[in-house]
Amino acid sequence: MQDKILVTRSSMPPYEEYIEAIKPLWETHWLTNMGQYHRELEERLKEYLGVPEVSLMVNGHMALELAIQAFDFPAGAEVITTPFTFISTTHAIVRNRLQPVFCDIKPEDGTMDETQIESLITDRTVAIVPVHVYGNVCNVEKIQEIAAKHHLKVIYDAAHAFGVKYKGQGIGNYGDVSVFSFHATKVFNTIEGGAAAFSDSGIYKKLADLKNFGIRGEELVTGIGANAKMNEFAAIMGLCNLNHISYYIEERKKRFEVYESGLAKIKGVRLLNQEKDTIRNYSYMPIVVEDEYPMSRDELYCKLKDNNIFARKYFYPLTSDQDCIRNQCKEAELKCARRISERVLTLPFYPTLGIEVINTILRFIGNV
Ligand code: T4K
Repeated sequence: MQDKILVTRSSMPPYEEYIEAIKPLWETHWLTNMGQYHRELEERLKEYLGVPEVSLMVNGHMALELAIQAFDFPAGAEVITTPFTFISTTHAIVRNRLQPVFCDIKPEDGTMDETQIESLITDRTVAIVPVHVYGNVCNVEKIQEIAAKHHLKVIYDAAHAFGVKYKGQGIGNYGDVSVFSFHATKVFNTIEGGAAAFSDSGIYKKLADLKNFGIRGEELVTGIGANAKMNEFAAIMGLCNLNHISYYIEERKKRFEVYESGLAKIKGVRLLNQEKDTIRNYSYMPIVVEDEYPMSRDELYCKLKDNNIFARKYFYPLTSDQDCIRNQCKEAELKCARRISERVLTLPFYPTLGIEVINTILRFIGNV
């Protein structure tokens, strides 16, 4: 039996590079509170993501929670969102005392079904929070059109979409704010971390207050805030990982292509990835186990697990089906989301995953 193969494995820069980079911290003893490396990483990310403004945060979740909070929506207002996501997206809405209104998704890429958004808008709707799930780009044009028509804010959960470009533009340029996760499991990581990207410099000031207790000076606090600052060790990990990001994505692409051509020969499974007009980041390897496949998704999951291959059911169950959410939201049909969620499996996928391991995984999936 082979060693455990997990769904992902953190990308890390060479040990010496990181150790060398953190040495100055033993001189300065400046470890957090928007230090030199925090500022440097914000600048480098603006350039890499091709966005006007970046505000770094302690993690992707707090970036999303505070980005929503920055708009001061009235408590109880409705936010249209997707249930086919990591629980963070929904928690960020609920923790802002807003009501999630779940919109169905599209079967081809798992993003929000934009044709259903307008039917969910009421006079209490204030925002749309779509997710570029697996780095698949939402229909940003249509969502913008709907938002403009109904005077809604759009806050993208772009946790999976670091470095994705759509029609030549960094994905962070769409919507009022886009939020990235730099968690250890992501294409680009700062160990834990995240960022909000946007163009309005007023949002930068607002987030600066929200992530640092509203402190404006030694004796001045202008508002209620949290502590969501990224520390200097994390920022330095980000600066080092950024030096290798093209390599990480290139290695992911090679592995994606091996999976893609292998899976194309297996009846009953299909990719849940999207090509159209995008430069991708190859962040996840989601497949849909359709009814023609001889086993259910759960049987395939167990078969792989029995062979030490730990695929994950990202994203099952739907966030709307968790007990802590169900009684906070309106009942919705969510036919497609439910169908995909019951059939999706994300396969092991990371830049150092052996090609021979991928071929073994493909054999397990193919020889049912
Ligand atoms: N929005 C969306 C759409 C998201 O997917 C996420 C996070 C967020 C918002 C919130 O962003 P953050 O606040 O997390 O920055 C993982 C990640 O923890 C989470 O960041 C991610 N989405 C989610 C999809 O996956 P778990 O509970 O599945 O992680 P865990 O601990 O089971 O790890 C999965 C695999 O990753 C392990 O089997 C091995 C590998 N791993 C894990 C860790 C912790 C590593 O290689 N290194 C590590 O340090 O949530």
